[in-house]
Amino acid sequence: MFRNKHQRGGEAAASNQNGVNSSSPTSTATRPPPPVPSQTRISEDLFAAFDSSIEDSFSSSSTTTNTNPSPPNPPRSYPPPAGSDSTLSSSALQAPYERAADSANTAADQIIDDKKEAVFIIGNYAVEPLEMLHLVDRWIQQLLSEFRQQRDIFKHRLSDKWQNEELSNIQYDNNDRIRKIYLAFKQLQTARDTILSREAFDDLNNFLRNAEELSMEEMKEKFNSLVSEYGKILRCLDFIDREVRAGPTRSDNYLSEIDRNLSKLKKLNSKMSSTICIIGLEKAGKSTFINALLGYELLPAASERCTQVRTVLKPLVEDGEKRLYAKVQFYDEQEFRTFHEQMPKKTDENEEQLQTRKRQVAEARENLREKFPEEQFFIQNPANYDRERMAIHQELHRYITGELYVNIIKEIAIYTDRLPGKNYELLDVPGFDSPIKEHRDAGLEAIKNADAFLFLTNGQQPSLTQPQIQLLNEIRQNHFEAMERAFGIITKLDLCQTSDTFKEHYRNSHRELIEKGFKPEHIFCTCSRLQLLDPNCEEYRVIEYKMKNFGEGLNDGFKRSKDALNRFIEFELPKTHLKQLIDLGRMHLTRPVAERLEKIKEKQLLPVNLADMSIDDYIKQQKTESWDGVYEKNIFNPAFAQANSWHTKVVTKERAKFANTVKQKFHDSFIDRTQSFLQTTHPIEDIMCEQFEYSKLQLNVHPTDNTERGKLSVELEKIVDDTSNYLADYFYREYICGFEVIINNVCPFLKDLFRTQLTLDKCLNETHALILRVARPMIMAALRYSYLDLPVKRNAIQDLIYISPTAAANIVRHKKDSKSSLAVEIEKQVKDLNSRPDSSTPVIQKLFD
Ligand SMILES: Nc1nc2c(ncn2[C@@H]2O[C@H](COP(=O)(O)OP(=O)(O)OP(=O)(O)O)[C@@H](O)[C@H]2O)c(=O)[nH]1
Ligand SMILES: [Mg+2]
Repeated sequence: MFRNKHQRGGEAAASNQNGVNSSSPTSTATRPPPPVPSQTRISEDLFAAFDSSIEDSFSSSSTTTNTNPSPPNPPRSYPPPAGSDSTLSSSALQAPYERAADSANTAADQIIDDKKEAVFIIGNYAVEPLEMLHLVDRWIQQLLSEFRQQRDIFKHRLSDKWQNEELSNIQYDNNDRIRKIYLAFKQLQTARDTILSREAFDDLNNFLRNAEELSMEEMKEKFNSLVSEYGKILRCLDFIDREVRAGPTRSDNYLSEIDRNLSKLKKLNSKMSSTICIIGLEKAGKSTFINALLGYELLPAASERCTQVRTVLKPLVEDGEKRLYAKVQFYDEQEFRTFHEQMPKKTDENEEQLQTRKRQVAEARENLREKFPEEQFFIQNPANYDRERMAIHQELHRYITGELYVNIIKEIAIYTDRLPGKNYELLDVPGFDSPIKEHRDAGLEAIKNADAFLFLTNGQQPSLTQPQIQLLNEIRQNHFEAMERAFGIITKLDLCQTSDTFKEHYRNSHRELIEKGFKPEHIFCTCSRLQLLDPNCEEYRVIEYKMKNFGEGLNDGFKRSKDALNRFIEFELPKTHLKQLIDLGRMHLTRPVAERLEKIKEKQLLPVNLADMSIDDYIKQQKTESWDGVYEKNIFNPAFAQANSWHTKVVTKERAKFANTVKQKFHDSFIDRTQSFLQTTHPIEDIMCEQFEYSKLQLNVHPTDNTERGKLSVELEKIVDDTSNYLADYFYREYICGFEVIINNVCPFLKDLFRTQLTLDKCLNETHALILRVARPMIMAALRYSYLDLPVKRNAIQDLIYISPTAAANIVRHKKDSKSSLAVEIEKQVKDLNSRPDSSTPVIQKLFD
């Protein structure tokens, strides 16, 4: 019954009010929904909507409650309440009831308007961004000071990492350097006392003297280990020189010279095959000697000048089905052009003849062009082996003896299975007294690179000729160790007619060879021609006779020279390598090692107290001593500086951004949370009916209105609490956690090095206190008290002016052109401040000017 009655009353009130003031709907049923808050920025529409609705409600309420005691609406007729227990007649109840119902509905509308206004002013002004900035600023300062206070704790926690060299962005250079110098020093000291000591060299030399062919493996081992030790010493010397920086270039050159020799020896010792070079004057019998070694006439040997092209005999290599027999390598275009342009004139040649010869050479090359870059000869059909071999011989002889080919063919390589010894090749070069300059140069070059050389001298000649002496001198000057690998071969002594002439020539040649540095055990008198002759021929018999009768030297000279050569390659040569290595160490390493050890002391490259402790202990001690400085310089100061500058950035450089963000975040979040708060209605009339029953409805609405507003204030304060927590949570994450991340990123060695004592709870409380200090008076002034209770409301407004004058001024400023009664009331009270002056009055009045 009451519900029906009330509903009808509500509808009637709504229709009447609509008739009177269309812009001020007072019924909750027809009231437009509250404006939807913008999520991203404070909407202009929102201001507009609030402006009009608050204006309207203030003017309507003030009319209703204050200025006009009679209801503004035309009289409404209310049907008598059905089923009422009242003893009064319905007409007697009608008028007071109508007044009470109107007043209740107006109060309900007023609550809705006040809610909107309260939400608007809290959303916009409850958060003072600069206050928030000060709050955050204070927090960051607290963090900075915590970080500073914990400086020593962090240092302590990181010191182990420092000792273990785990601080990845710090350089440990100094210790590394000392460690390296120390290691080099120790290594040099050990080398000086062991492998570079006099005893060690004596031992090695003894070993060499007594070494048997069986000790070849041991010799190889000694060689290799010595090479690697010398290499290490060289690296230490070089390192020390660089550290001392004393090294004038001379010392560098000196070391690199040793290094070069070392690599040369290493290369020589690891060579798979050795090269034996046969040198001597023209017609000394070089090619004949080689043929004798092979046991048949492979190379051309003749009484006139014969070998023109460098020829090398190599062990046979099987190449699939084909037996590779010979390879002729031609000079390339560039090489040929150089030779051809510089072709020297022969002693008996005029310019014209030279030009003709040059032309002939060019033509000969042109004819061979299709065979470039090399021509190969091999047995194509093994069934015709002998015939094909003869043909190849002829062809090769043509090349070897053809003077035209000197500048065309670089080398002729002949592969044969008749080489007498293992792993060596024989090199036949033209006589070095040849009028062709290229021949002389080739001779010298060949000796330089050969493992051994056989110097053939014609024993028939009375003494060594000038070119022979010059060549030998040159060899000895350029290669001090060359005579170790030189063999002297005296040839053609079988041509002597008598035993006496033989003996005389032999003695002379032998003496001259000894004088030139040949070792006596490396000198032989040979008759290689005999090896190639048919034992039935006359010449063989004559030579054999002479050999038997002329003396021991000649008899088995060739065989002995061949055996000596084999032995030299297999056994003596590795020995000479080791010998040279030993000499290199003794003559070139001992002194520099002693010098560098002195230098380390003299320049104090190593600390004195290193003598009393191990390098590890020393470095540990060093590190402990340097840790304070390192920590300050590399860890604490950079971390602090970075945190500090971040702080400055937040509170100074990005102050405006901070203010906008904070304001926007609070506004959006608060408006979001108040949606359902704004949508609820307040049926004061119904509440009064339920509480006091119809008959007593003529009572004042004011107590019910106040109770309702009380509940709403509590509800709104709760929403402010929630929003404040949301904002505080944002501050915590952004600034407190952000600070920790910055610090811990600067010291990535311990990810959780810094943890602040400023808790989320503390942040929540402090933010909350600041926001509520402003928001609570706002709720009181705007929503808590009805305009029916004007004195109390005025007190609340005055509190707002005193507690949050800026917010009050803002409300007035936004309402400047409107008749908002809250704004009007605030302004009025600000004017009244004059009557009761206190210290804050002038400040407040200034704000409102
Ligand atoms: N009786 C005798 N004749 C020899 C001996 N060695 C070489 N001949 C001869 O001396 C001549 C020249 O010998 P080669 O072997 O061609 O001399 P070469 O040193 O190679 O000469 P080039 O290549 O022109 O420098 C040939 O006729 C050989 O037969 C020897 O020991 N006794
Ligand atoms: Mg020859």
